[in-house]
Amino acid sequence: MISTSKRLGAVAAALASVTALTVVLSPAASAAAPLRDLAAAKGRYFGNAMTAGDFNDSAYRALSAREAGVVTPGNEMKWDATEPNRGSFTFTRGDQVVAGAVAANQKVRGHTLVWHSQTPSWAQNLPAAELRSAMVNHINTVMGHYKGKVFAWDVVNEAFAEDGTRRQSFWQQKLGDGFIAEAFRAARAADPGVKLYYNDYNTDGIGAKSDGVYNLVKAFKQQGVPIDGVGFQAHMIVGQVPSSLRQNLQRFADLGVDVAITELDIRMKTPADSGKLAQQARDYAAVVDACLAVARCVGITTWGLSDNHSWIPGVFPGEGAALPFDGNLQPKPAYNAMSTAFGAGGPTTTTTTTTTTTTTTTTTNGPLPTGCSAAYRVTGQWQGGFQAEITVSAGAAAISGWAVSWTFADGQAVSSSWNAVLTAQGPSVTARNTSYNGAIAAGSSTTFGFVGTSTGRNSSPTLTCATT
Ligand code: G2I
Repeated sequence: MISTSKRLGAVAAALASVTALTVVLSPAASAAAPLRDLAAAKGRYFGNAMTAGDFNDSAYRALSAREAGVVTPGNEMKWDATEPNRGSFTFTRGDQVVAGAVAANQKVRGHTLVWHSQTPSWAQNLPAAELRSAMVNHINTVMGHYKGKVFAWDVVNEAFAEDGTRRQSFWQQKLGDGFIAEAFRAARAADPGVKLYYNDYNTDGIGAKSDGVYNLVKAFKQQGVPIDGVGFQAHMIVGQVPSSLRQNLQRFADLGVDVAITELDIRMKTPADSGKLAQQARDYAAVVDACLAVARCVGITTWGLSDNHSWIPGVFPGEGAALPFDGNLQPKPAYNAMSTAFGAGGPTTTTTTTTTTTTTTTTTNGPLPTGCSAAYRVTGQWQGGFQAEITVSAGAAAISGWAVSWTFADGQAVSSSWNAVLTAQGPSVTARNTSYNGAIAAGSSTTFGFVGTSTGRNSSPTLTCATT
């Protein structure tokens, strides 16, 4: 029997000998800009939860690198992961998530410091006074370790019951109502530079539970308890996005806090069919629309990115298919709907330009050349892969189409791209404009990008730009 690696080797050798082979990358992958870019153009972020193990799945990792500008560790910064025994801290897995995110040019949301779940029994069994000091010590140590590495923390998670009263957790029972404010005060002192969030589920629409959280945030603002944001987990069911979502986000924002969708997924009874997927697409678009309609809604994170990286099937038997990509990492209607919603709706970030004087610069070196030029930049790099962006600029005259070519020197290959149509012949790649970005005004530029594979060295190729 021939081993898989030998067979792949034989295929690779056969492919290498076909010199004229042209690999046309799938148009689906090259048509639209990644959600991280579309969201950023609206002053928002798009993120997804990643576990340390997720970074070992190279295709999934590349998908997250392409689509997400923010990563939330799924489990690795929780109490059971960071302080499994009293006073003994381990940051290995959390650090792996941070390193993976940094390599892909992604920011990190810290999750979570004080929660009734995934907290070791040694902490749960402490008497009140010791629990209080253990909480402060945990906050100080974990936030101290991740200072400068995360931009926000879910300081307290899921402290409310469905009826809007406090959840009767061990925190509540031992420390009383004040524990949330104590946690936020300790968090502000531990790292004054990070955004502090309260995070919960089933608080997305207006109702008893979100009223409870609303009253807490309002009281915090009146009493000067530090809080910067409220996270709405948004674990939803197809066809049941609360109609008051936007209004709810807005009323919190009006209290003077940022709001964020922190753990979005929209589950259905499996198997999926086209009707359910179409409804799910409308639901995802509704969440994006709501966030874009609220100026202080800073971003959207999905809990996983593809249906094979989701907590839903394990916890809700018979349900799943809750994320924007399917189990083969192919975009679902929900992905396309989010892409359209981010691209089309809501207020754009506005730049105010004040012109007071007009300066005329006379160049002595002659006019800018016509034609186009291109610049290459690696924006993220990890074991086995990387992401790059190429900026195409027009010279002294407008252009109506362009083609950028290069040859990889170190065996790199493109696996998916955006804002350009790429063809590869062995190590040589040509990227042509799409229907929407061929025209570039004189002196202006446009950007396209790709995710690629690499082994070892990853030198930047020399680019040739031609007008077409
Ligand atoms: O439950 C879904 C989410 C609800 N909001 C807070 C989030 O932190 C929470 O995330 C999930 C993780 O995605 C799961 O991966 O939290 C669960 C625990 O409440 C996580 O599940 C746990 C399993 O239950 C454990 O058996 C397992 O050891 O993950 C652990 C680590 O893999």
